[in-house]
Amino acid sequence: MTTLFPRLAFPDDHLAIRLISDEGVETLTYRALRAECDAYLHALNEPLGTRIGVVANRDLGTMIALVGNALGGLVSVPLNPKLGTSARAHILADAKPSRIATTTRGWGEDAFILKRGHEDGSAAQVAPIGEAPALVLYTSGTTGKPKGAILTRRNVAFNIDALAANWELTDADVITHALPIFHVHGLVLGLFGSLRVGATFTHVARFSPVAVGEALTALTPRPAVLFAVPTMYHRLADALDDVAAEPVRRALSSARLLVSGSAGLAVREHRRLEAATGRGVHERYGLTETLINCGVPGGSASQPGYVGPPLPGVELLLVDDERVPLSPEASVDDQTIGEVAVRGPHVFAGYLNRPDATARVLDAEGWFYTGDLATRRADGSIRIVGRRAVDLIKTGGYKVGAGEIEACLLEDPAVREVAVVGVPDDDLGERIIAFVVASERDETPRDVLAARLTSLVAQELTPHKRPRDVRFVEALPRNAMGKIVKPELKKSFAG
Ligand code: MLC
Ligand code: AMP
Repeated sequence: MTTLFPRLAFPDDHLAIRLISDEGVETLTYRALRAECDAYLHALNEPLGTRIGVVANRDLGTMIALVGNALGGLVSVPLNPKLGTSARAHILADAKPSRIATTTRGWGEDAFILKRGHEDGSAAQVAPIGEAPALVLYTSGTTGKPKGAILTRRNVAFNIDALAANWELTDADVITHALPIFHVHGLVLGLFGSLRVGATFTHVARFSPVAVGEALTALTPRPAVLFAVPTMYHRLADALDDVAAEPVRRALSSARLLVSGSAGLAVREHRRLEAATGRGVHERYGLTETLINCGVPGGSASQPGYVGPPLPGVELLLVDDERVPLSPEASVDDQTIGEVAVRGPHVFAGYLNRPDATARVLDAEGWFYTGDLATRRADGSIRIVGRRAVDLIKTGGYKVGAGEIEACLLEDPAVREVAVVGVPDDDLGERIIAFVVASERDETPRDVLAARLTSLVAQELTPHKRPRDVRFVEALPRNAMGKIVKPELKKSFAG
C-alpha cells in the first residue's frame, strides 16, 4: 500500500464515518469523504508539506480537514478546541502553521473556515507514504511547555498496519470511540486507523455509557471494536451496576474487541468488566512519540495487568538507570524492573524546534527511551509498573506535566510556592492536586482562592490540566538540597 488511505484512492460507497453528536447522526461514505477532501484541498490551495493548524472540533468538517491533509500531503497540527490562552499562544508560536482550519470562529481573522459540500471536487494529488511529516502533536514533558512531536507518514502507516495485524482489523469492522481527535489515540488509531483499513469509523462526540452502547450496536451484525481510555471503561463498569444499563452490557458483551490504552487499566476494572459482560479488555501501550509499542493480540485472551508483547516490527528492550539492557534472564523474569526503550519505523522524527529535548530521549542508534518502567514475561508480554518521572501525571488518559501547571499557578500573586502532584484516583487514574503556600499578605478566603487557581489553569492551559483539589499548606517538604519532596506530598494526601 503506497498511500495512507487506499480506499480513499479508489473510493466506493462503503460507510467511512458515522458521527453521533448533539445534532444527531451524520454519515459519509468513502466516495463522499473523498469528494469532500478534494474540495477542501482545492479551496485551501496550499503546497505539499505546509503546516495547517486544525482546531479539533468533533464534527465532520474537522475530520475532513484532518483526513484531507493526510491524503494530500499537508501536515496537520491538531489543536485542542479548549486550549487556554497561554497554551494556544505557545503552540501557535512554536508550530507557526501557515493556516488555521476551523469549523468555529475565534481563531483569528485569517482562519480558514471549514465548510461542507463544496462544488469543486477536482481530484487532489494523493501523497505517497514516504518519510515526510504527517502530524505535529503537542505533548507535555516534566518541565517547560508542551513540545511538538513530529510523526511521519511512514510512522503512521507502519503503526496502523502493525495494529491491524495484531487485532485482525478488516474493512468489515466498525471502530467506535468517544475520544478527542487531537491525540494519538483518537486521531491516529481511531480516525486514521479505521480509514486505512477501509473500515467504518464511528465517533461519539460526547462520551456516555449509553451513547457508546448505542454506537456499538447501531451497525449490527457488523463486528464492533471499541477504543477507550481506562476512565471510560471505569465509567462503563459503573454504569453496568444499574439494571437500566442492560443495552450497554449487551453491546459490550457482543463487541468483537474492546481495547484500552493511554494509561493502565487497573486489574480490578478488568475483573469488574469481565464479571459484568463476560468479556475481557485487550490492552495496548504507547506514547505520542512512538505511537503504539505493545498490544495484546486480538486472537488471544485478554491479559489483565499486561499490555502484551511488542507489535510486529517493534524492537523493545528493558534498560537500567544507565540505559544498559538488563541481562537476558532478568529481562524476562517478570520481576526485574527496567525502563522501556523501543526502536522501529514507528518512532517519531523528533520534537519540532527542540533538538536538545529530542537528544535526551532518542539515541544515535534510534532507541527511544520512554521513561516508563516495566517487567517482561518469558512469553514477551510487558507489564507497565510505573514511570521514572514523578512530575508526569496521567489523568483521564491525558499526559500532564506538573511543571507547566506550577509555572501557571505562580503567575497568581497570591501563590508564594506551589507543588503539583498526581494522586491515585479510581476514575481518572491519577488526580491532579496542587499544594500551595499562599503569600503572607493574601487574605482571600481559601475556597475563593482555590476556585480562582483552578480556573486560571483551565483558562491559561486547558480544562483537563486543572487541579481537582487545591491544598493550602504552611510550607512544602524539602530535602537537604532544598528540593521539594513530592513523594511525601503524595503520601500526605493518601493519609
Ligand atoms: C470543568 N470544565 C471546566 C472547568 N471545570 N471548564 C473551564 N473551567 C473549569 N474550571 C469543563 C470541561 O472543559 C468539560 O467540558 C467539562 O467541564 C468536564 O470536564 P472534565 O471533568 O475534565 O471531564 P471528564 O469527565 O473528567 O473527562 C473524562 C474523559 C476525558 C475520560 C471523557 O478525560 C477524556 O476524554 N480523556 C481522553 C484522553 C485521551 O484521549 N488521551 C489520549 C492521549 S494519546 P465539556 O464541554 O467537554 O463537557 C496517548 C498515547 C496512547 O496517550 O497510548 O494512546
Ligand atoms: P502520551 O504522551 O499522552 O502519549 O502518554 C504516553 C504515556 O501513557 C506512556 O508513556 C505511558 O506512561 C502511558 N500509557 C499509555 N498506554 C498505557 C498502558 N496501556 N498502560 C500503562 N500506561 C500507559
